[in-house]
Amino acid sequence: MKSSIGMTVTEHMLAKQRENPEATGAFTRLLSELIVAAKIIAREVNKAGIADILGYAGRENVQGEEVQKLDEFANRTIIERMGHIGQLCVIASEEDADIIQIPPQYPKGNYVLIYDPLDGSSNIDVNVSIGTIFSIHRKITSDENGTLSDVLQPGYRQVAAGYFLYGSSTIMVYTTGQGVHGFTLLPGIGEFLLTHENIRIPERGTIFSVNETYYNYWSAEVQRLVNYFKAPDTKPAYTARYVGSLVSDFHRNLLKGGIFMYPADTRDPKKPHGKLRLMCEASPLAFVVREAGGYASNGEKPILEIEPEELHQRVPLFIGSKEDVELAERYVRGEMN
Ligand code: AHM
Ligand code: MG
Repeated sequence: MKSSIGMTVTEHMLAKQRENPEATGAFTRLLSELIVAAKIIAREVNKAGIADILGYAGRENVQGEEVQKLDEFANRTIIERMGHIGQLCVIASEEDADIIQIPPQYPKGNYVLIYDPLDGSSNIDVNVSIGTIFSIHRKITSDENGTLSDVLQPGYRQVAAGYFLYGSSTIMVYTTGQGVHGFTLLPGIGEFLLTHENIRIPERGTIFSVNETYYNYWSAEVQRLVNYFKAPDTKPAYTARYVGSLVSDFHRNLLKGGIFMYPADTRDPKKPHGKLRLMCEASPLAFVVREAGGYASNGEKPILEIEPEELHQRVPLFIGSKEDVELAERYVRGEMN
């Protein structure tokens, strides 16, 4: 639909809302406020190179990783903007150990927001693209205040998911299960305009994205998979691309085709897992990629079917073009020896 190119994200959301006779506008209101938060974060990310905000805040987050000031700013911005709008019952952030309740003075709604405020934040001080990832569920308990059970839902129950990529342009990509759509923030007017309507990921790609430093810590099956991608006789030939910022690596592969992998580290024999978090990283991107015709797996089963056990659960991740991820699953299962 070429005529809709240039449509603002608000017009686009309202058009989708009109297609659904049961929609009340609550969801559009929620996403609109998230977009405002992302614009504020984008402005700070853009000026990070010159502002005092750049640098380490000098404490560790619940994952034991160093937190940078911009992460805190992004996290605070989202909590403050989203807490009062009346559409949410509970919030969960990668940066907070526990779920975040809506302050008692504000009305509560029926949605749950889970997010990573600034993914890839170790790239901030070298001007490499970073992003915000979000996942939205409907409340499932009868408690007015949302509970951990409302947050710990499997990915297939998401009602929306997406990300903001703070790159050479700021881009928003989202899905509500009716296609994946991308919008680019036009500096000066401050609007997200539709630039990527109905994104479809190629069935098979030629890009593989993985941090090979960990080769010796992967299972023999994963090592064989990566050997396959690198073998001189593999056709079509693959090429390696790895930014080290999940949103950037994912977005490139979504548009060009290919596979991003963060396999399990077998050094922990009790529970080998990857680095990436199920709730705020793997699951929302798995929903986006599925709606674009791709696939995401932990090597054994679809990411969207994993029943979460804890808020900050980590999972191995294989995500991207359907055929590439299915091939990865066959390797991980040991069917390609
Ligand atoms: P973060 O959420 O703390 O920024 O960590 C997640 C990031 C991802 O963006 C990226 O894919 C991954 O960590 C890179 O990890 P590594 O440096 O081990 O390759
Ligand atoms: Mg992060």
